[in-house]
Amino acid sequence: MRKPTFDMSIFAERRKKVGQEITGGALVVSAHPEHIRNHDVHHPYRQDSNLFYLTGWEEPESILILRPGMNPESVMFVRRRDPERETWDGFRYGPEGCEREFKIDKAYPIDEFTKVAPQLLKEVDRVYYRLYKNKELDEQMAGILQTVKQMSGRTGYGLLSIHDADTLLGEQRLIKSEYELTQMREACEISAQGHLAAMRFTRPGVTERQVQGVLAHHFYMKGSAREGYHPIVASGNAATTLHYNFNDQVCKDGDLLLIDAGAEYNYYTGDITRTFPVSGKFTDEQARVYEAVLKVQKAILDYVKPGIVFKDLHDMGTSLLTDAMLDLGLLSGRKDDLIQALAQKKYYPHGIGHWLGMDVHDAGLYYKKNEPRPLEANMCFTVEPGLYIPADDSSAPAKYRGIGIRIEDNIRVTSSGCENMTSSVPKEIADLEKVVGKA
Ligand SMILES: [Mn+2]
Repeated sequence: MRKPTFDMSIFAERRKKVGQEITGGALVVSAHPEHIRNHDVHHPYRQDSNLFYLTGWEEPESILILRPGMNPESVMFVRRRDPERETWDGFRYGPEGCEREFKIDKAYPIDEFTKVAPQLLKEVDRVYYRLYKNKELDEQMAGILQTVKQMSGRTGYGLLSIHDADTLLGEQRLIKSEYELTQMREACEISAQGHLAAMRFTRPGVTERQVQGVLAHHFYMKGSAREGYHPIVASGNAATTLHYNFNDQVCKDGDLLLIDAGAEYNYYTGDITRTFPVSGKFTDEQARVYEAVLKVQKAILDYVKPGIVFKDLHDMGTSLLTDAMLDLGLLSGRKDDLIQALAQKKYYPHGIGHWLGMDVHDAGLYYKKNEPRPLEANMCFTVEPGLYIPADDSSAPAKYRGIGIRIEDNIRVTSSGCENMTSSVPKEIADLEKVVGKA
């Protein structure tokens, strides 16, 4: 018999907290759709972050209905036990196991969802649900809402209104609890140590795939359940392609290697990028571009504190990186005119960072009612400025062509500034040169 590995009080606490936000309503959250099987080969399944966040439940084909203040309050629909399927696909808790081990008030087989759900929703005044995540369920929900309307007879009421569940849960997930911060720090530390191992391993002649393997090996050895996302291991000019993930080249002497990789730990993920020379020694040109990006990253980290708005960090990144582009001779003209014309996007086409948590691009609003939102303590996000100068960019000084650099750390807003949760992986040139290739 399997046992859940998580403390169920964590999830009960979260359900209680979200319940306080939606009194009178109900929240419906479904499992992540199962991955399509390719010639009967299974791909690893990861639960939808919102469903896991509220239940700790990891099986596909499951739905939670939460009705704060009503009885039963937490209801789940899950796969029936099935000895034959279980010998192929593994253990299932079934409705009974769900109630007993996951402390859910009432659980039904998933095939009873459309029959039971109208009974549960007829007492509520609105429904929180995310449309367009699962088309089949959207159709079932439409039918359920219609049934609920019919059950109320000729009262004249229309369908229950639907509010967006992801916005609701995103706001709660954005501010991390102490428990979550413990998981985040561990995910960040495993990620950092993996990057260190990859740095030590790198030397001319290793392949990007081997470096990817070193990262993954380290993540799994340290208790990571999976990689947070497909890693980017990009040497030379490939680093100027933002989402390069072929990872199939040989790392050459004289090239830089950009690694963007993070480990997932207990459903929380790190997201670190480092760039360093394959040979262990920066050329003067590489060092100049690198120092420019590093200076920007540090300035932004220094600026972070509660009360400033996330958009300011974006604007600051744009402004400082445009200064760097002017300095390096990548652009010429007046800074304000260049930014007005978005000229800086040629070498810095992305934003300064994103919320980080259970998802690498985590839930939560960046703007509230069209106003950029102020930072609060225990928000976590990435700070990741970069400069990317393609090899075939004939307008850039020749000496900088083919250089792509990004430096990304994971931070938490504290009461007066920020905590860098990924500081154990070096980023100073002198420190990198001491580590790279020193297996
Ligand atoms: Mn990132």
